[in-house]
Amino acid sequence: MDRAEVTAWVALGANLGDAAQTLREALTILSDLPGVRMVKASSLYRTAPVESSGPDYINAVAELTTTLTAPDLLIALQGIEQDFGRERPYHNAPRTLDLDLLLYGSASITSPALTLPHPRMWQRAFVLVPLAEIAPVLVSDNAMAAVSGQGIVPYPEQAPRTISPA
Ligand code: PH2
Ligand code: MG
Ligand code: MG
Repeated sequence: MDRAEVTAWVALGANLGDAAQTLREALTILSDLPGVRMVKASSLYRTAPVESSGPDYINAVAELTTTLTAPDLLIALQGIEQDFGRERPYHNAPRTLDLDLLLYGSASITSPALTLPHPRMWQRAFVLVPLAEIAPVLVSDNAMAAVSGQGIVPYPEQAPRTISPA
């Protein structure tokens, strides 16, 4: 029998190379993964590095449904990171692509490879702002307030509208 579909939430981030293009390509690759359907993708955001260094990040969040187990989905995400040349010289190093599993249904998992829900998601505006864009019920006002000091703007930035005189 086929496995039931589970809703999963994935955070995307990059701050090396053409990060925005990488995220767009990664969203397409995610939606083409066997056993995965893309439900919704947030828009892109430019964010200041949090406990990290290098250029600003581009971040987004995607809602998927999947018949993969959480460990198998994690392996698939890590494979995509590898395809984009991900290197891990040190903790939180700048990266070409980071794909983090935030939530997998209501699963609560603590294993060396995977902790769900993602242990730091509630401390990070670069996760909560795109998540709230596509799933407002998941992010309370209090949760948003807790990350309100962190730098995050829509990408690409909207140019100010100039209204020409009549
Ligand atoms: N990811 C990190 C650490 N810091 N900062 C921003 N702005 N965006 C990220 O995706 C990010 C980060 C660890 O994965
Ligand atoms: Mg991460
Ligand atoms: Mg990661």
